Amino acid sequence: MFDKILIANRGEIALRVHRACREMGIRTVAVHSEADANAMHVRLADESVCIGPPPAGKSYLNIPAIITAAEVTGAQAVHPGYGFLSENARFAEIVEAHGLAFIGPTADHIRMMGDKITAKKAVMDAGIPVVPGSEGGVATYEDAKPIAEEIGYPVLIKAASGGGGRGMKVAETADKLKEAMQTASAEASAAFGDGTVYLEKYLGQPRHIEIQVLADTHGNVVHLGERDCSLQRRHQKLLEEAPSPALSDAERAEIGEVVRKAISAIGYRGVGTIEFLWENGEFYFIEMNTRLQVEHPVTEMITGIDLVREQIRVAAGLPLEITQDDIQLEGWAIECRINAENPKTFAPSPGKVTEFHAPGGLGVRLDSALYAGYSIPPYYDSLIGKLIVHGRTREETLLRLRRALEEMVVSGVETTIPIFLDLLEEADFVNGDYHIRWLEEWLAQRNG
Ligand code: MV4
Repeated sequence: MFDKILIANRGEIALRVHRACREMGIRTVAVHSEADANAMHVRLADESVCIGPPPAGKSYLNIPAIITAAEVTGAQAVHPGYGFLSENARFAEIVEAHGLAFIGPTADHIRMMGDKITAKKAVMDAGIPVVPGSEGGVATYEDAKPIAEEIGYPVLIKAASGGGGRGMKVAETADKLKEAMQTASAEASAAFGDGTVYLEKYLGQPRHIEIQVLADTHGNVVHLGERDCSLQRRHQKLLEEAPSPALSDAERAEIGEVVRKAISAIGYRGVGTIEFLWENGEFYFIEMNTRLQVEHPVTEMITGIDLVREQIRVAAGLPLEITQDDIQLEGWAIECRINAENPKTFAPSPGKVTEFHAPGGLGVRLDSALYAGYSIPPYYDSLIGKLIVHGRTREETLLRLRRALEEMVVSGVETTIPIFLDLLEEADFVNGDYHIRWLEEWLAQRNG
């Protein structure tokens, strides 16, 4: 096992990784920008290294500075967290070329899943159901037209290098196809330097359901059930829950087994998430994430498995201690992403936190690097904490969520806490009756 790990991230996820390391007897090296010298992840780590000025491009994305920090501190492994360099195949390669372990999948698997076309082909060949569409990229309108006719309109044009909703265009009818392709391709070229696009049948009101997997380097793979992440605004998730209110135990077991076999066939290692759209009882693969995700705690709460500990263990070459039969899903968990943002406009609200009180009690977890007196810098994303509640049933979890939200105090900056209190009053949410468009429709109504 490693005895020192460098955590190449900041905020709550840097702290989350530190906590797992501490419990495993592993020392931690924090890296930080000049803006984060007083951050909690720096204070708690055994050692820290300043890696550059405030903008992420000069610090948290500064590969030479991070590698140097690992070398001078004698770290043996690098945990990338989420965001920043976590899905950068080149970074994974550079880490390993310096004799360090990358706590994540191989660079080849990151690259395979980073290209949405190669990802779709790989999982389809491994038996995962995908959205009907083109087999690979479509270069011209002439190539696309017969494919669109066959799958039926509306169709969605997606960028091969996209993800997170960037570079997507809907074509409602045949006469819109040419222009939609040109716009999507031009946007993709500008954003990713790759104008390759592909076609899919457009699904109107699906749910976003993702399956968590965990794989070691000895051929063992388990799935840890699903998370329902349908409640999103502009491709930013606000609330996630596990299990999904939409799935039966039989549906869960069936898709879980399909995914488990596929991930084994692909030879994947580490944690990963297979994202699906789910409509009318059918799963359609859209993307695979090759990192630990923001919403991983809801899975931890219902399985009792520490996903960061498992990531570290498999990166050190250890075999999984559990098999699929050992995994029991217990109760219900909901996560609210608490951002320092105006709750109506979502405008960022950085600044000094004058008061802070964390909610607690049975079944309440707060993953946050916040403290009273901390100044939230304006340079990074506005997530200041994740409130995760766990209960025996969804009803109990919703009651506990309200109670915990009411207990939480953050003064000095605006937060998204009021949104969740309002959401708990909404019948569709309480009934679990929502899809990927629901939240934006609800917010539009609410804000008049
Ligand atoms: C789709 C889709 C409808 N049909 N694909 C958005 C980001 C990227 N991960 C894939 N996305 C979508 N792909 C087909 N064939 C709708 C979306 C989508 C979406 C997906 C998940 C969660 C929220 C979303 C919000 C808008 C669009």
